[in-house]
Amino acid sequence: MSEKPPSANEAIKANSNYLRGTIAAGLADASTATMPEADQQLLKFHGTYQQDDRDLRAARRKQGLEKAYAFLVRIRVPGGVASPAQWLEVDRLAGEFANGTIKLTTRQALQFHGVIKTNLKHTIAQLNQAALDTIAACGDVNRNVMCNPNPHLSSVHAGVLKLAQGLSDHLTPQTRAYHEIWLDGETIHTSEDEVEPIYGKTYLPRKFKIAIAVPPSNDVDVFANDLSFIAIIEAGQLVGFNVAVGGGMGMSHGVDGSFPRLAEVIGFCQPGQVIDVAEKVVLVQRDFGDRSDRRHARLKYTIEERGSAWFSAELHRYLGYELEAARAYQFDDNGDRYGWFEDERGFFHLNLFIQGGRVLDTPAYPLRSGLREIAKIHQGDFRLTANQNLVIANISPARRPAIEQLLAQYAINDSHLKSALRLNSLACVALPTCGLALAEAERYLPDLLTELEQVIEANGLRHDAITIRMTGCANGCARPFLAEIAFVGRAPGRYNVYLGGGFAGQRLSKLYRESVRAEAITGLLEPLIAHYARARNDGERFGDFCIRAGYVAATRQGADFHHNLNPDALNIR
Ligand code: SRM
Ligand code: SF4
Repeated sequence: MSEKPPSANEAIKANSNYLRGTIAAGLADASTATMPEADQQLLKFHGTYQQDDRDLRAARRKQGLEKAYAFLVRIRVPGGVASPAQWLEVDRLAGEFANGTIKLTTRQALQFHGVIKTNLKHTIAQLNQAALDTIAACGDVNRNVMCNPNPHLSSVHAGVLKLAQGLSDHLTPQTRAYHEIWLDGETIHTSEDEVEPIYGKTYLPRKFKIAIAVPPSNDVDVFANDLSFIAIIEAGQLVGFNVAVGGGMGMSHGVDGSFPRLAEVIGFCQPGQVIDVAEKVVLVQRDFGDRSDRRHARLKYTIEERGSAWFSAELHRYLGYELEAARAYQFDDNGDRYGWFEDERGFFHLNLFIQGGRVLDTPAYPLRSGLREIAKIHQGDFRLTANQNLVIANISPARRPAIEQLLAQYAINDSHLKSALRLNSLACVALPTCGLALAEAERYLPDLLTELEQVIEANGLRHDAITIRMTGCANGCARPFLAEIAFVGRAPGRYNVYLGGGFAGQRLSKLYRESVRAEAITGLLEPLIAHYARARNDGERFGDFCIRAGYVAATRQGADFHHNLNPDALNIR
């Protein structure tokens, strides 16, 4: 796509002998807590990032110590389903090798933080013994495939979960490097007998993300993905999927050429074509994505620049057939539904709100212990949602009382006590582990919500869902540009405030105010919230209102993201 020379990562991948690099030697080097620079890039494909505890940086610098290095380990969970035995193992490893917390991510995966280099291999090996892996959880490959977490709600959901798992398997890298390095598999000294049939030696230009939604719920935020499938259900039957391409969130503050972008629906395919379509979309991006500039290497830029007509034509050429015309569908929201649900078989599912997706014990809220005790007696499974929440799924009527007793003992099932604003909130990890964070997110949003809840209560909006998301930088890990209200870190204690995202994740937001001090946020939003309570139309969502009232313009597509003129504003203040 570009005449410019390939980025440094391209050479690292090409020379890595299918992702081996010198990782094995680096792990064995006891003289340092870090890994060599190039291997740090390769480690991502194996599901782990080198980080350091940023809370400790200044003190350690003063003492002349090196940074407090440790690794993030991301566990891939296609479709977000884990057995109680797997949960117990994750819980044990979190205590033994990580920082004592389990992080539920915005892509239905699990993360450990704080794993030191000498524990990395045991941790990954033991996860694999529990049939959990980390390969391709990160890196320039297809990541964890998301889908609606509850397959027992209907046969359509069950079919979709199978497809998500099938897609994940089909697009998993084939290299034996993972087994060799982490599981003591047999060492392959030459790469001649090894091939990566889909990716090739240099894998993809950048990360690649897939999600499947079952309308009317867009709980997986399909429009933020490189590729997504939207289930089309006619007369109660799954007839196929609309195909959407070119979504993504990440951007750089103030850089016009970088922007979040909504995936565009380009056609429809039969259920039996899904894996083929996914593979060919991956191949088009492999062959045409920008390999010179990693900030410009996602599929969204390939499509934005060449156009979706070009992309469809190329995809059809790779497929050898054409997608059918897209079918009608309707999304109502992109949040989770909380509380107990009974399915058609009489089994129960409990969706719990997990603040910031962080499972840990505090004296006031021993969540991790409570979930551990539940896992010991639970005979169903655990399901992770794309909103960092947890479903205790498939509870038989006979088992429900025992689980309810534990929920009460640990005071875990409390979503009914929370405001709809909090229940629709998301924050990325940010400080202290994320090396890219410019400001707090997970550690600060709960307090900001407590302040905002007073405004919400005063205006009678306790039960009105408004999506609200915070990230520590503009990479968009909690998909802030799809929220009705978003705070995106600019500098310590300062956030850009975005408004006007669609309640179903169908529209991008717009910048409302730049670099607002954290202490000023509640005061900034108070008049808007009061105005909304006073002047909204029946059923009107906050994001829609912000546009109608002229606070921000509607963003139609990615390139339009940075332009904030609203000629349609009704000036109804
Ligand atoms: Fe993310 C980088 C955490 C979902 C866009 N993301 C990172 C890193 C690894 C920082 C780094 O590169 O050093 C963060 C590690 C923080 C930590 O300490 O844990 C990080 N991202 C996360 C998680 C854990 C946030 C969370 O609180 O749940 C999510 C893990 C998902 C998973 O299980 O795979 C997470 N990241 C996302 C999403 C949301 C999604 O995929 O639906 C996005 C926006 C969608 C997209 O990709 O456009 C996202 N993360 C990014 C980006 C920007 C990528 C871009 O091309 O624009 C980066 C930076 C990068 O890749 O260079 C990034
Ligand atoms: Fe880190 Fe930024 Fe992602 Fe938050 S949005 S986890 S600060 S990269």
